[in-house]
Amino acid sequence: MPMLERTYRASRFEEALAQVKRELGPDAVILSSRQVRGGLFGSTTEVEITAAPDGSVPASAISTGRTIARSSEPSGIEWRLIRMGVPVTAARTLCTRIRSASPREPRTMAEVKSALSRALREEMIFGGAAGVATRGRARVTAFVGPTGVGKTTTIAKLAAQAALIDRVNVGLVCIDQFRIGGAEQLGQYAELIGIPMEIADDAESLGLALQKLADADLVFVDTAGRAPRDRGAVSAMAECLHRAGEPVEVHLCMAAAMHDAEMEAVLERLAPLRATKLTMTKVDEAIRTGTIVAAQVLTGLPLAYFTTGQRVPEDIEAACAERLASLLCGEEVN
Ligand SMILES: Nc1nc2c(ncn2[C@@H]2O[C@H](COP(=O)(O)OP(=O)(O)O)[C@@H](O)[C@H]2O)c(=O)[nH]1
Ligand SMILES: [Mg+2]
Repeated sequence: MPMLERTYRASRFEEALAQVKRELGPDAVILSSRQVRGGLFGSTTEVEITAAPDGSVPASAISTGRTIARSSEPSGIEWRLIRMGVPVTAARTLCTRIRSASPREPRTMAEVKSALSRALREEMIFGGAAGVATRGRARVTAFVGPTGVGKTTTIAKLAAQAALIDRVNVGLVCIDQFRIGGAEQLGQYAELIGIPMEIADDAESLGLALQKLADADLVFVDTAGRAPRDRGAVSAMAECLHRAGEPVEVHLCMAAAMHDAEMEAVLERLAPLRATKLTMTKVDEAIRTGTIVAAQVLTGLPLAYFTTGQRVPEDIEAACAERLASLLCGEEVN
């Protein structure tokens, strides 16, 4: 029997699931669930569930790891995760881990949180926060990502903490490829914190800027872009970051409220920058924090930071499994 998969959309997960059960029966197999743009102009958020009737899903779909959760299955934690935007396969994997750690399903919220946190620690990669305490890491860290995602603010938070709390020598560089005045905001932070800032527009000028900042133990590099779809600009940025005469560690920034398709597009477009760490910004704005798991699965990069608001320098933390577990359990960010 061919696999008869169909997609259902609604504004809430429960409504989409009800449609699935109504049309495909109570034992329908959920193949995936994701957040999409809905409405005539893509202005609203909808949940899309792809499902197939029981019996129409070939064994190959199961063996290749293509999802599999039944609409009738009441496993509380698994549904909670899927509803939170965790990809169905990841939710299944996490639940398998939880079950193998303890035969009894966790009941209280505290039990769920601690079981989930252990499973996340085993399944996902955390770490990679920049800092002198983390030996062996690059001195220079650049933040890349779409315009408005929070790169400059993230750098201001990290720079302020390092300079004012840890008392480390910090320097800033802004790569302003088009000389569009993109360094102004970072310059204001540099002045407030009392640290030097240099501006660069290509590999050579970045190399010179890094030489000028030779005394700094940590250098944060901001990237100001204006043409997100301009592939030439992305490869020029890559050239700049990779040929600066010193290793530059590249953090990709994604906002926790981004949709799957947006994350995929950003990842594809910025692939030449060869990011090695992932920072999730605006976690405070995300309604479905499972997107953080989706982003980690999609990129395969270690999660370095969560940013949780606009306050500089308070609203940033090193990403960890405990915090992600409590976010997935619906706890407030602040
Ligand atoms: N709610 C929230 N807003 C943030 C966060 N990080 C940055 N912002 C805001 O997002 C906007 C764009 O930030 P900016 O750092 O200029 O983004 P950039 O274009 O990537 O450099 C600013 O209004 C910031 O205050 C965050 O973690 N949470
Ligand atoms: Mg900026």
